[in-house]
Amino acid sequence: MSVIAETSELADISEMVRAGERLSFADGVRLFRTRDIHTLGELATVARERLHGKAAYYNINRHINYSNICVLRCKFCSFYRPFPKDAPENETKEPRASARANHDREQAFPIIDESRKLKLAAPSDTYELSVDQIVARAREAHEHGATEVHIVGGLHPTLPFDYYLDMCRGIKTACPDLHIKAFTAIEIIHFTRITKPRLSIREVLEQLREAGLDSLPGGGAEIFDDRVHDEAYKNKVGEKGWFDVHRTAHEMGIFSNATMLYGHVESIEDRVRHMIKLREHQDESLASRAAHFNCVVPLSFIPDDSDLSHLPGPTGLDDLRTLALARLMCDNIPHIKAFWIMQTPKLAQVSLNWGVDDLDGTVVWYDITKREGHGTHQELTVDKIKRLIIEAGYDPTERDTLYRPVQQK
Ligand code: V47
Repeated sequence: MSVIAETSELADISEMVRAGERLSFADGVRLFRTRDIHTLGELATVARERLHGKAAYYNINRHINYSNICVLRCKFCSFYRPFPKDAPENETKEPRASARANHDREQAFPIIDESRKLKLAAPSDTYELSVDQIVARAREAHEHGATEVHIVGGLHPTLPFDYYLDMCRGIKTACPDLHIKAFTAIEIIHFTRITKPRLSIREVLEQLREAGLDSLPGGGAEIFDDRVHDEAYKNKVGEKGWFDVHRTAHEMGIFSNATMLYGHVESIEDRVRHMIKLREHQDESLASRAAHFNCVVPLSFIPDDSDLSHLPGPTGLDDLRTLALARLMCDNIPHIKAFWIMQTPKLAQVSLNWGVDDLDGTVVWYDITKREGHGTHQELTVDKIKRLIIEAGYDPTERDTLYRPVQQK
């Protein structure tokens, strides 16, 4: 035990962490509120290095956000747009497009083939990508070394379930070895509602898997608390629905991730409870199901342009405390990811010494939040990711979605 920890107000918790013992809710709250931030960081590093040594993971991936049209009105979200009233229904082959986002994309990324050129329609900034456009992006990503596409979008009121199946089939036909991590639990429940007759969660997942889906991302969890739910994302599927989807996925052998959106209207206690709920679910999955959570992704709230834009959002120290706490509380979930789009590359780098072992990946395009740069081009090259990791004292380790090492040819 280090001298710092012995004299710290955290001496008892320090002993527990070093002995690999499980922390309680009260321990979590104390850790979060401690003024002894160096011990907090050190303890998170102990837990992180026990699991992963000096490895720090990243992947070459591409995020694809297929549409910003959404039936929900979550207050934290600046991405969604209402369905345009004059829109023709089920126009999936040549969909409307966001003039600004796609113009920026075409300008910044000239290697796109012709099929990616979008028809610009009404002066609205809603967009839907066609299946062909999505497949073209996936193919292009694969040609540039990507091993994963991460696909999510708004809850679209008129796109049929076949659109999502065709998207998966199209990508697998074009790039059979590209891993498809797609659709948050909220989208999966939306699919159960748009199918006629209604499909169950299991049936939706079976059909998607048959079409090529490989795993589920962790989005849509927000904060598992009724007060926070009603205040910030009232009409969204809540805790029960989110866990139903992940439980079913794990029973079926489909791996998934888990997020926590922090820094808005929740309390510190809410964050700790959220982490404990993830830990409890993981205990059950590890004991009795064919798959489990691979990582926890704490997402730092970006207030800009949302209905909660009057809130300040988390500070850097709040980000570090939360990431460290995720490592210490979620002791049975192998990886903690700092998604650099939300935490910024600089803070994500620092967080490698605060419990984090994964930085997500190259990303390239990201529409849901726009903290880095203008428009939606948000990319870290592999060289930049490696530099961040090496400077932090860790070994850059390229991984696939399931955290197996990747050797680029
Ligand atoms: O579900 C929305 C969040 C999520 C904002 O599984 C916001 O590996 C911050 O889930 N500020 C989508 N966050 C992103 C997501 C994700 C990202 C990276 C990796 C993985 C993974 C998952 O983004 C949404 C919502 O919780 N979000 N708006 C915002 N203003």
